[in-house]
Amino acid sequence: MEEIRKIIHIDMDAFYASIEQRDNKKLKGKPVIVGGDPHSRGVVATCSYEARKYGIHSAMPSSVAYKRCPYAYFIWPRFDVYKKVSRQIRDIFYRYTDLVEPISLDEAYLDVTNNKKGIKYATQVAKMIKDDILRETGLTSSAGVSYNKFLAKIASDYNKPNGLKVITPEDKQEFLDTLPINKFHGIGNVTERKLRNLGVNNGYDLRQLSINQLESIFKNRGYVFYQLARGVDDRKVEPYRERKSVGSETTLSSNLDMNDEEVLDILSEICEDVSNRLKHSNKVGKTITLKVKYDDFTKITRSISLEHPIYKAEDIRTSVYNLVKNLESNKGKIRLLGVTVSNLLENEKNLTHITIFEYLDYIKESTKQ
Ligand code: TTP
Ligand code: MG
Repeated sequence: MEEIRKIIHIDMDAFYASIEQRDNKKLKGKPVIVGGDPHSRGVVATCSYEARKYGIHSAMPSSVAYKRCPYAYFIWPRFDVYKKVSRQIRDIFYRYTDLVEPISLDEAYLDVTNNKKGIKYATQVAKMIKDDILRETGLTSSAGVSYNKFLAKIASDYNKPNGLKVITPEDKQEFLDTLPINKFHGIGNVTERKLRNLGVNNGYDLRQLSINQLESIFKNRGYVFYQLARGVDDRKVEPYRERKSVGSETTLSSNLDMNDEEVLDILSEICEDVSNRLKHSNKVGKTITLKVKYDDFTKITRSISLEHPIYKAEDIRTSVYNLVKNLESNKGKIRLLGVTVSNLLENEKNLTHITIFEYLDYIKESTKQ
């Protein structure tokens, strides 16, 4: 039998905002919003937990945040400082294991099954890392400990801030059963809507669907959802490589035709995933690449280079759909779809300027629910 892995997911609390509070005593215990100017169409990058009480959150226009809490402190981001702290916490991780997979400046997965200090309990490793981070950076973090990445990530989110949550194989099912459906990895807006229409609102509901039902609705991904509802996730912790691109791909377990409606749905969710990763690593990119593998194992990639860099799901999707339109449709059945954004640049602009159209889109989106 395969050894049960010990995975930790670490995520800093209100990362940019906590750094600002640390560096300016006046801001301690106060609502702090890091991002763009509320008077010139900026958006919120993040905010302190004191500000979250007013319903303020990441990606909200700063002008809306201002209406909710006019007394909040609005702070311009200082990326150099955030990057420096990010390197500090990464160095701490490497003391315990080389199997570190950074997801963004403030978030990483660690495989501590065979850690450098020979510590038996992953919970103890997580506690030591949290203590090191606090001592050396003055910041709190939240850790999730479990036997795979999916559960470790959910656990770190569970009792933020300054949380430490363990999900063991024994208590995973109870935990997952009460988990809202949108917290499951890979369930984006499109899938969430489909599931909710079927009356599936949490992990328990999801677990009532048979593998056949799931596969008939979601094709290939049905199997993944089936596994996640049961706490199964075999993805490895992939150690860091310098990012030249940000991408995401999905292998289809049942092959599809390019004309199947499902293809656009899957691509749409891949674009959402890529966009989230870009946002988290604070990058924008100019080149969008679509990858398609066919059932005869031939592979094609098609790229488009834009004049202006993008990071939003809908912009990536527009480019990808254009690439799809130009594909020959008779190449055979598809077994894998992927989207990559490359030619990356720092995204400093989006924090301070959004266009009036983006603002209107945001209002439309946020009133939909
Ligand atoms: P998160 O870890 O998502 O948020 P957080 O650390 O501020 O708060 P939490 O306690 O909930 O983890 O993102 C990390 C940093 O990435 C965040 O401090 C700012 C940046 N960020 C953006 O600039 N834009 C965004 O839309 C998001 C989600 C994050
Ligand atoms: Mg965080």
